[in-house]
Amino acid sequence: FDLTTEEKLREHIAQALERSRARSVLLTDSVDDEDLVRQHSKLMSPLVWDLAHIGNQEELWLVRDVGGREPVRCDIDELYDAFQHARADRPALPLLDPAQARGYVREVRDKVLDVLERTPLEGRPLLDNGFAFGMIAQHEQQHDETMLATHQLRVGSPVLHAPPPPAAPGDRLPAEVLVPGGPFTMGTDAEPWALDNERPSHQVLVEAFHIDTTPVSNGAYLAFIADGGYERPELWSEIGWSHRQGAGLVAPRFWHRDSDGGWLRTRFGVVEPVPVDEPVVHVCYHEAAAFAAWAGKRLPTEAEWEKAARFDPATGRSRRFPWGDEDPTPEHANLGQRHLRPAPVGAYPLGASPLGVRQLIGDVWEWTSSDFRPYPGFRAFPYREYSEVFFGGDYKMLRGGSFGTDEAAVRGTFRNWDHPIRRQIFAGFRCARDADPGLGH
Ligand code: AVJ
Ligand code: FE
Repeated sequence: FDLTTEEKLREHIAQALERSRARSVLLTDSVDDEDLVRQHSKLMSPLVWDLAHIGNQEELWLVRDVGGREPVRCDIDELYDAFQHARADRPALPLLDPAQARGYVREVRDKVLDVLERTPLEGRPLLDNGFAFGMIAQHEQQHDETMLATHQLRVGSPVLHAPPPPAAPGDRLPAEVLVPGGPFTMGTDAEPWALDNERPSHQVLVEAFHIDTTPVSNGAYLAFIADGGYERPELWSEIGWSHRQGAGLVAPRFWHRDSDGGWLRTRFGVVEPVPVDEPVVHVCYHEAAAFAAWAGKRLPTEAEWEKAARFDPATGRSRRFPWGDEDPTPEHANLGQRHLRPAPVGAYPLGASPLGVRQLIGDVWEWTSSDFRPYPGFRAFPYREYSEVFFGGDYKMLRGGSFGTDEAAVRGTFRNWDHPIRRQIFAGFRCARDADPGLGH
């Protein structure tokens, strides 16, 4: 984005903050107070916790640290510290009630807008390029996506509404493309609001590989189910199979059989036939890996995914996004909860990478086979609890964002992670495979 003047940067920050707040308000005003304080799943916080946590992080970083102001509330930090209480225990805490939480986030935001006007956006790493403000806008958007997942878990009639995403153009696409082997630049030093785990940029040697041009569709996933994919242990890793058995997995989360044996799904309270041309979503890592094995392929590594998304073979440069360096527009990718579902596979031709890979950004998060590790030269910034404490844990990396991810919270370098058994997130996948030896160099 435009960093040429501090005025333009301030305007960009104000817009990002306003967009995230409008979304938080939509997600919390669309249900009644009883739904706000209820736990819709043990995996999630009550929505009213996310709301006040958003305000509390904003207070800690922007009111107190950046602004040097007095606390708005110094008595609630502990309640909204994600490391103090597991999600399952949060409903029992003496939380702010919905009216108090709304008042709190408003009061914090009013102070923050004043801080934004008066603070020079330089002179401290936390302030350079407005980083602290960008971090907080991203944080709110990350929780908005989490709240959207809570909405998906909520039982009841639909409260969220949005127009459908664009259709796929229907042009002929190869199933996969060859990404040439050789070094590419992974991660970033230049992206102004990149988080610590995306830094620093570094050269990675990636052997030639093939990658699917689109995410795996529900239609392809149905073929895997019909071919006994969930009954064949040889397709699953050992822990994947024991999880499949223990959790009784037979299909993606939110799918159920209709009376004729066909598949329906529930999507934000709407029950509908599973659309065959849409990317599969709400599968865990183990299901994705089993499908890939069934297809004679594998999941891409994180480095492969990023090379497919950013590498420009014509220049050897890594781009910010598959389509180039411009910020996403609605023509490039399905982001920001503009639509309440992924677009059909093959959509967004203008968002394709130079090699013709589509929908790398938006639609569904994509599972990769990589664990969460720091890049060489990683430095925790500005706090260890964003990334560092998760390194080496039981996580798999996800890339690219979903229809529920805002543009402030995703880019070609953005790294997300979750436990390999999680399915409530908006995650699907695409497959990759090794190239024949000697190809592509
Ligand atoms: C990076 C999406 C895994 O939601 O747990 C929010 C982001 N960190 N508050 C999460 C985050 C602190 C994080 N993820
Ligand atoms: Fe948080």
